[in-house]
Amino acid sequence: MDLSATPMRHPERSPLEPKWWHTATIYQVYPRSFCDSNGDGIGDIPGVISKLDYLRKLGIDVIWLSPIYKSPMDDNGYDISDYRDIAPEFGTLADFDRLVEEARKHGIGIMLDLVVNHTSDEHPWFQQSREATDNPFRDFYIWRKPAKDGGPPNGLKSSFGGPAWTLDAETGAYYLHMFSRRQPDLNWENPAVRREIYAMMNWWLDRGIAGFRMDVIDYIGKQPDQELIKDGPHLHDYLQEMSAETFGSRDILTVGETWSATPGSALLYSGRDRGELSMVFQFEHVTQQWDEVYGKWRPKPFDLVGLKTVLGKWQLALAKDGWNSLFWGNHDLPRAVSRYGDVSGYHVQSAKMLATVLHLLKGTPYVYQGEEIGMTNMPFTSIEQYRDVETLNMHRLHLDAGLSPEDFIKGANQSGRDNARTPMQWSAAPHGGFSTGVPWIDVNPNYATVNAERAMTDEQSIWNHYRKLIALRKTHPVVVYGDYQSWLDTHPDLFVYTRTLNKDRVVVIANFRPKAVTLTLPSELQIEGPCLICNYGPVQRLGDTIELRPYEAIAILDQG
Ligand code: TEU
Ligand code: CA
Repeated sequence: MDLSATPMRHPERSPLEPKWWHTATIYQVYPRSFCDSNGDGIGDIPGVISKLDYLRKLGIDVIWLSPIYKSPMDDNGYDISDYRDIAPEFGTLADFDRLVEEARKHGIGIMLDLVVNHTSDEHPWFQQSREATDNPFRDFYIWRKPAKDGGPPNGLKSSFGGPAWTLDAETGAYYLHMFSRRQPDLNWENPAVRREIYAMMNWWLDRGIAGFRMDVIDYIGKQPDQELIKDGPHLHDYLQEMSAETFGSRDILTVGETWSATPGSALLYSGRDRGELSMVFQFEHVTQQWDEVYGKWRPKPFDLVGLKTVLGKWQLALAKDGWNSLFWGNHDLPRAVSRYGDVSGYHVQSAKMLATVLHLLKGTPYVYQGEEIGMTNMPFTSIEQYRDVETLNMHRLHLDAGLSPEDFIKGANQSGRDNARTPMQWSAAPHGGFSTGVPWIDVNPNYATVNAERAMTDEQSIWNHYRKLIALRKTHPVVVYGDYQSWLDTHPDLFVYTRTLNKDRVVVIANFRPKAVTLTLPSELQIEGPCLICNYGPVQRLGDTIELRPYEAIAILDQG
């Protein structure tokens, strides 16, 4: 493929063709923390298989499986040492094939996590690469001579703290790692690297997977010498080449993890005539809540107007082309209900409200494991309880810079990635029914009340609310394809929007506060109709004045 060619832009956009993933709901499994089948304290693939009935009942269509490949687990599998094998603690290739097959019988597809910005330092490519400057694998990675003073070639910083360059004694050169030093960045400018990756992708596609989630895919076009990492000049050429060489001819779902995405770049990634991805994860609604200087380690007070502005902007920007992915949480983010809801006073109501607001937007919703039962952040009390490489690195750096250990724990309890990584709470049995052994990370002490077994038997549970929302996407085209419009943009407490398709209109009104809020409704929103979903009793009529109870969320369908 000629990478110098400008991507072809069709003068007329093709009409929106319905895709199976438009009506799908995706469920993210973080395998290490989902279900342990053999009592070694680590979740595994047979554990996932044992929960397929549970996931089928919830109604999801696809499992996004965080990495299960062979790995020294410096970053819980986001550091791969063999792309074509399974980590022994998770199972075997035969277990994986069985998962694909059993999931298929449950009507569920398996989406793999494609981590190709970097590998593990234990990958044989890197082992070769570091050996000698003339090794054939040398250019699989990014090596540079030291600066004149012997220090790193430039000022690039790793996401996990400290310089992004590490000196390797073997050849006296620095290699680039945008994450931990055990995650060297691959050199995508090398066509041999791209060929290897595409061959690997086809090898997995041939096993019958339903898609790829692409880890930090906005980094692969990097120009390290210019200190340019995200959105490099050839990023979209590479993605078009990747699509043409691998999944382009197959009906799968591809979603890029792109922290840098803007509405403009999202149209490049997911525009329907671009030949790239189905959709991307954008993170503006996440970073918008962070401090300008200290980032997530010092979150701002929750800003609802800001959140509405960002989500609304994305709804409109991708209204005619591209496609949104919708999520509150993942394995890198704190628990949504702890961040945006109220776990002490209104746990159930606020979790249902958040789910309603997200799932009735236009796009494909992603549920992060445990979100559907309202799992909360973890009250860790000491640094010894944390496992995440990012948190442990940051702990060292922040304490060296003078932060007190107590203040660090406070920040990490709000924002650290381990909040999302505590074991899935299946029941009130020891360790939440996750394992019969000692889990690799502590279980949240609230498992006695917050657990799946209990949630499934309670008609009013958060779990049943998710189940209903997921089902709405299958029965109501207006939820899938309706046009989005926002109302009362500057209202400090309420999120109000409508979705419209032909004669159908859904009005969504959600209270983000632990207090009652009275609202005078614009006449256009004063409607009557069946209640689609509500988190207090059903509401079927909206008069000129309504009172929303704490965290109340109402969705009414007006059929013209
Ligand atoms: O995350 C990319 C990423 O940028 C996050 O690590 C982010 O910097 C951090 O969570 C927020 O401060 C992806 C994966 O989702 C993450 O789990 C991996 O650690 C990372 O890439 C490296 O593969
Ligand atoms: Ca296990």
